[in-house]
Amino acid sequence: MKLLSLILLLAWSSGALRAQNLIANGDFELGNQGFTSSYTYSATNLTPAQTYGVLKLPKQAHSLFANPGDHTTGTGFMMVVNGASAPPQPVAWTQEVDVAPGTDYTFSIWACNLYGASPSQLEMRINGAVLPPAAEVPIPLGDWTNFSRTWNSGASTTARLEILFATTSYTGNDTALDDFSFSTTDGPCLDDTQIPPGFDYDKLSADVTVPGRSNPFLSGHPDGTQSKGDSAPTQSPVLATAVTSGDILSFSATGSVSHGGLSNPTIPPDGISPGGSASDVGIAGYTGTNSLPIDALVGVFLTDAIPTNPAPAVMDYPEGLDFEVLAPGNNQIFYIGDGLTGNGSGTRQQFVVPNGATRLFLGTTDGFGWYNNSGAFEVRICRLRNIAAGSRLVPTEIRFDKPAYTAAQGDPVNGSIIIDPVPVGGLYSQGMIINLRNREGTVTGVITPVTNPALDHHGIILNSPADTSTSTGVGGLKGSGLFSPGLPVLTRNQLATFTLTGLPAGLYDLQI
Ligand SMILES: [Ca+2]
Ligand SMILES: [Ca+2]
Ligand SMILES: [Ca+2]
Repeated sequence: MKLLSLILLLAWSSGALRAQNLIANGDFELGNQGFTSSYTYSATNLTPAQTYGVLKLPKQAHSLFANPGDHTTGTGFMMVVNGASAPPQPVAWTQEVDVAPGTDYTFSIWACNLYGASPSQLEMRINGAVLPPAAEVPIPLGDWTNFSRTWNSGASTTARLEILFATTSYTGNDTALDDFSFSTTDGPCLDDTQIPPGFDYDKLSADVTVPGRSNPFLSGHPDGTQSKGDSAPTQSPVLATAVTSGDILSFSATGSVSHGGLSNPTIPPDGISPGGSASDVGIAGYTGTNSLPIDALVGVFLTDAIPTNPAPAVMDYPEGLDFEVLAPGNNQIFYIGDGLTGNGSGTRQQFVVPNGATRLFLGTTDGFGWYNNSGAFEVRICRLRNIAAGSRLVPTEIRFDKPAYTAAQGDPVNGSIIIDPVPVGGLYSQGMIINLRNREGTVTGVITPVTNPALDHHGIILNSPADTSTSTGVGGLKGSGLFSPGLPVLTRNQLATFTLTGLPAGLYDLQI
């Protein structure tokens, strides 16, 4: 039932996605807030150089200024600036915003002259670099002109936006500014319509090229490490991006590779006939019933630590490779393929970043000897994002209703998983992994979750019945809670109840 409700939820279209203005108070309608300035603020006297106000009527602060209406509505607020007259030019307006790496943005402002002696010349800067050309604001006075500059974030995750004057003329540089905007021009990372209402994807990194020779067993290993006929760093996989536990990722992969080194490889990211490769150098392989197609795109999540033996259990796929949601453990090679449930079509698959993970490596599948492989995959890595919140939404807390549970021999243990609180508005996105451990060592047991239908989430999906990647973890469930907008705000939110059965007497820790 839970899987069915997941599919129904995924089938709702999110509709058109709009580019969001990342600048706060860009229209100045909230007054003198949301930005900083190295100029002196005054609402009544802008006669001295290097002063500014946020005003509806420029003339109220300088009798010689023109008096246009603002750009937003004609009757709203604008930033009115008397430019500085001595170098170095101070920053008239600045604001820092978060950006996605490898993404194109457009920085746009509106400006008009307020005094005719010398037309204003403005510089638009991001992270200290001028976006040419200088913005020469034309006469006549009060005519609003748009200046728009594009910028690629490269490796940056923040952008410090700045407006400065390019000249130091005393009689001039008197300017009104309004309707600043800064938004992506790329559109969403993935424009899939098969995601829940209220969500889209943002880009986690620049697109990544994954050569066919990328041996995933060498993930996180220092130079000189040997595995299966290969060695680091020549056949090392690609360190694709930093990751955050609990995030939900999706992938889009194209291209082709060949494990035999064909000069014109034709195998797409979903791979072909199954093949196995055993666990090695602390990384779980893909063997037996959990063999994977060869020449497929795979990933490995790692903590900051170098992998060491013993490797965790081999990743299993109880729902097959067309899973909706997969929750790998650290140090487990997991199947990605083209990122869709089918080969070239289907639903975008979701991957929950495991607890403690900080890094994602990408490689390909082969049995042995990646050194002679050819071709490459092009991979886009995106993160499911809550549109209304403007960014990835971090939950306040997910926890159990008790710090530990006591089991008597043969008796079931009942408990609850709590979200406390659900953020106002009920918008919520979170992946989770729940591991059952006892304090003595290996036990057998079953954890049976019952999700709370009032919370309208995707459900907890049991896609790995036993997570042995955490050494003493014996039971465990892994899954993704993805919540729709409009949930009631509850003070005590029971995400799920569960029952533990088949446990020897003892004290049990549960970990999320
Ligand atoms: Ca305005
Ligand atoms: Ca090979
Ligand atoms: Ca696929």
